Amino acid sequence: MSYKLFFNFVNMEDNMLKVYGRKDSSNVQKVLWTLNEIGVEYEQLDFGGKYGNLNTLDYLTLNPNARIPTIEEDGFILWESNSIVRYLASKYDSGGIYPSDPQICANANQWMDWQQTTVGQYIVPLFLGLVRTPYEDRNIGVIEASRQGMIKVMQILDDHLQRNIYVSGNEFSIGDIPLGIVVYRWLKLIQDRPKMTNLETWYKLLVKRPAFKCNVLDIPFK
Ligand SMILES: N[C@@H](CCC(=O)N[C@@H](CS)C(=O)NCC(=O)O)C(=O)O
Repeated sequence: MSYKLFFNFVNMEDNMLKVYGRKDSSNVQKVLWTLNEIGVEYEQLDFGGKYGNLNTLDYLTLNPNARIPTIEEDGFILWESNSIVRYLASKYDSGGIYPSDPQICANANQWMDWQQTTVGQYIVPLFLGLVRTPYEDRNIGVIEASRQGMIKVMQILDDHLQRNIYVSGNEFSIGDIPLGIVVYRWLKLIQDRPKMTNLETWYKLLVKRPAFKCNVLDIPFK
């Protein structure tokens, strides 16, 4: 480990918020997008993927799952991307992208959990199959089942967005962040899909956000 990284692990007096995780991870992108939306300064550290360093004792002390992202803020450590998004938004932008109305907030949380537990089971194998697996090694059956699964769940989101401008209602919120990243990957990976007008209208609103552009659209897939 370089001196700089080691320094980051041990220097608890440095209270600049640190984000451990490479920029091309979808789960890290949720955190970076949120931080840019709420205007909080941070230091991003390349961990995971080709950078490795997840199974070191130092990193496992921060995150025993050996996964990214992890954040560290003045000695406070947190992992799980959606929990990090909620923490940052509630601390720095309560009443903004963290809705103050309990029901609107609960709705945003519902769609965030749905992204992790339901949509994730289709988009992850689709992404791994099409982006990370050489053509000759691809499992076409898994890829096709994931594409079909994605169509089913994207239709649920499309239907919801017929009655809502954003995921949790009239305003952009934390609820849009995890799903925005998934939909970016879905639209980019799969051309053969049914038209979903409401989903595309919502997605065009996201594309106009500078924080989405620089943390998601501008970062190549890997
Ligand atoms: N549920 C976790 C999943 C974290 C996760 O699986 N992260 C992936 C990157 S998207 C990872 O750490 N992969 C290993 C690597 O990048 O080396 C979260 O949302 O934070």
